[in-house]
Amino acid sequence: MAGSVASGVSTFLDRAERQLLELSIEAQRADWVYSTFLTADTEALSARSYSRLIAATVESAKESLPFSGRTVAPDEGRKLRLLRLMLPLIAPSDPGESEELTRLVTSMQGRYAKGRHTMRGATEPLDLQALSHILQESRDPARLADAWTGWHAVGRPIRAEFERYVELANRGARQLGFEDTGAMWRSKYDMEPDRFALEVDRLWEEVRPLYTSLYTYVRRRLGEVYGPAVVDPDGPIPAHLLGNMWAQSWEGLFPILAPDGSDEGADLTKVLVARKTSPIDMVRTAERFFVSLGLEPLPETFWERSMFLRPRDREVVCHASAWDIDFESDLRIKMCIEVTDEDFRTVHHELGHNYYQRAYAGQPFLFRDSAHDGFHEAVGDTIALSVTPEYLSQVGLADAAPSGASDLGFLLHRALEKIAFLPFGLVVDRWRWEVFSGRVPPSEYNRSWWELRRRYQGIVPPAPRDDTEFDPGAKYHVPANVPYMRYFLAHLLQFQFHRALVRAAGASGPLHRASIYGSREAGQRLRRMMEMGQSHEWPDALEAITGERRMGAGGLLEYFAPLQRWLDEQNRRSPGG
Ligand code: X8Z
Ligand code: ZN
Repeated sequence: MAGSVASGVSTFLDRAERQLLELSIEAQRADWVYSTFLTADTEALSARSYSRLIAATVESAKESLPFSGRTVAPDEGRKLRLLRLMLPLIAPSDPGESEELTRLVTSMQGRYAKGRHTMRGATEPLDLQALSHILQESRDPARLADAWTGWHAVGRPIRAEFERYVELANRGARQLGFEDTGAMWRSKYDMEPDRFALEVDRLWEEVRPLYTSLYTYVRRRLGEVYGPAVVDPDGPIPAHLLGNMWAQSWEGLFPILAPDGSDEGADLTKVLVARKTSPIDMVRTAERFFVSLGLEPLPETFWERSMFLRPRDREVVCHASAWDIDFESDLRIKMCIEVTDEDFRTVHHELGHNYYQRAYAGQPFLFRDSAHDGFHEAVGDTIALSVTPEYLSQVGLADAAPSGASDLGFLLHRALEKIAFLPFGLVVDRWRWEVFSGRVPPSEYNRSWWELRRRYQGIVPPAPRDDTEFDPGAKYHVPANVPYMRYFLAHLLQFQFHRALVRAAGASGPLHRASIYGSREAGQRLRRMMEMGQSHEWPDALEAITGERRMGAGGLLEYFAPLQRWLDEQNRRSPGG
């Protein structure tokens, strides 16, 4: 009888949500302590509480089976579907295997966080941040290759653990009816998993010409710096020359690529350092941006409990993240902030997560997440797009609003960050999808990684890699089991959001110059979307903020249109590489 099914399902969901909330809070607390203090004990405690959360999730998902196919209220139907998609990791039901799997993930993450490399001729081991500085600043190919190869050695010991993790995680996902863990990850987008893969291809095709224009320009200019023996004018670009450990963002190259006449005042790092800005000042400034949109200041506990700096006396996970420990108001970020332009933007990125989390705290537990994970990654970046030269001068972080003459420099800088990222954003999970499906066996892990990197990004390693290397393990999200396609989506969505919010704010002029700073109208739109959490399918949330129901590259292409024209002109003038 419909009535008893309906009341049965709501009782079931109430209980499941209560229990999962409680276990999630426990798991987050344990993970926070682990990530900010890596020891054998915190690792064991974190793994154990995560394993308990997974077990309860699997149990609830199984108990929910009798309700599927019955007529239930739409909200309840959605919750039943979300239940088995809540976690990015599902373990086999055997408790021993479950704890083995969560131990593997915490251990891989710890190995990554503790990675160090001593440069040739030096004595001090360097961490990822220090090695990243070398990649960004040095123009000596041998030194660059040393830093690159040294860091990538972190992958090797992760490899065996990763292999076993794939096996166990797949066994877990299959228990819940998914083909494998990759299929489970692709099922989170309110469409069939296979359709999602096609959707991603469609989006990539929209932006590929712009990537090609940028790539062609960068390769020629790098050729001028390093010569044809290092940069083949018609071949792939060696990854260690691109200014970033993963060649995922090329902004480190800006100083050698800057077009003539571009304005030095655009160098925010210099301004921040010259003004003796502290890491916490950077966070306060970012908070003020959100407040200018009509959102509340962060709670006092945020300032008390966040980790803003790398501690001297213990190992931590430095990769930036935002937390919502109690799914309500215990918001925090964990970051090893450096006073740079890049970290200033990352701070906005992280606060975007926190503001989203707080906005959906009023939803039932199973809806306390973003419309899809790309939305979560896009919010803070959307705000950072409004950190324009005009905005910076308005808040006293730049001397004067620059003239239009520096626009190309500004846009090139942004493109080196955002456009260079796109194929990388795609490759990480194209690779993992193949690995989880078994189409790429362990013996081909590294080879297939480089095939994809070459095909999409057009890059190669500094020297041939042998089969014992595990280069995907040298990228945080792989050992940490964080799905990555979200960042590809976010890189398009943020421009879609930006365009819509700029219009709501009534700003005029080109998109790359517009800022929503101080706009209550833009703030209201953003808030309306964020408050929905995951309660509706994502096209509804997209519509709430943009009026559109499809993801697309229109905003991004409009933003970069002047640069694309300029790049194509440069590439026409100096063809052949
Ligand atoms: O991991 C992050 C954030 C935390 S969610 C700092 N990002 C990706 C990365 O660093 O690889 C932001 C951009 C892409
Ligand atoms: Zn993020």
